[in-house]
Amino acid sequence: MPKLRRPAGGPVLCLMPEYCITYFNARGRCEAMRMLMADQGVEWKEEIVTHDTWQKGDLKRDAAFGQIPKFQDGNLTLYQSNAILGYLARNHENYTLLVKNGWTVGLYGKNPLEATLIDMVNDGVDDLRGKYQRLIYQNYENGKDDYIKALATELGHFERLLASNKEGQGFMVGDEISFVDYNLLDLLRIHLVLAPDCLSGCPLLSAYIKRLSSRPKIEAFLCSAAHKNRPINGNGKQ
Ligand code: GTS
Repeated sequence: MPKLRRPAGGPVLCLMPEYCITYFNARGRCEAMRMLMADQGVEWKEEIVTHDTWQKGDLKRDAAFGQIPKFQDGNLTLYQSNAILGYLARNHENYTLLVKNGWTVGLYGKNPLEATLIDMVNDGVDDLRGKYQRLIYQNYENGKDDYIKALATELGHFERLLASNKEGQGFMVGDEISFVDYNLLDLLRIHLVLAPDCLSGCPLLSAYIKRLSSRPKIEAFLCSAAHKNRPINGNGKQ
């Protein structure tokens, strides 16, 4: 049964979620949702899937598309990392604004236009994440140099998009953080590990990473042993 909780400083009672991530021992496609939950002050459980467990085939057979992450909220089971991010975004409101201004602002924009722009940027994040995953899992040794050469163009798209919202001083879309900010933050951080100079031509994105990473709950998450000890990718390449 979900438990009732009262968000810190807020008058609103809501259900304490019972979240659980089932995934390999990697940041992979789950670190953005972990960052979102940490920043929103929500707890979750982790079920780590070992190679041997995966090879048994039960989890794969039960998965909607034969792959993980799997995400559970009580009796609800979801697959597809972007759908999970969207679910969390709709579930978690910005309580500070809710309490201050009396209206609800979620992590999915404050109107349909913002929600569409968030989807657009998130599709771009997913496109680059797909290329990154193919490099890491299929072509690391032969493809790394060309991949890094193409990064200035790839990351330039995000630099321009950020510049187009509040002159790049805030978030990717609108006035408040949204789920795509967590997804992009994770994508940028893993690229800085792959190619430490990759943001040298992107001053706004560099400041954006610092700004988001210094939000107290994100900072605590990034400093946690759970995050630091979790490999970026399942095959040890980064
Ligand atoms: N579109 C899916 C999502 O975003 O959740 C892709 C999920 C996916 O590719 N999962 C991989 C998997 O289950 C693991 S990882 O790429 O996220 O590391 N691989 C095992 C398999 O048998 O396909």
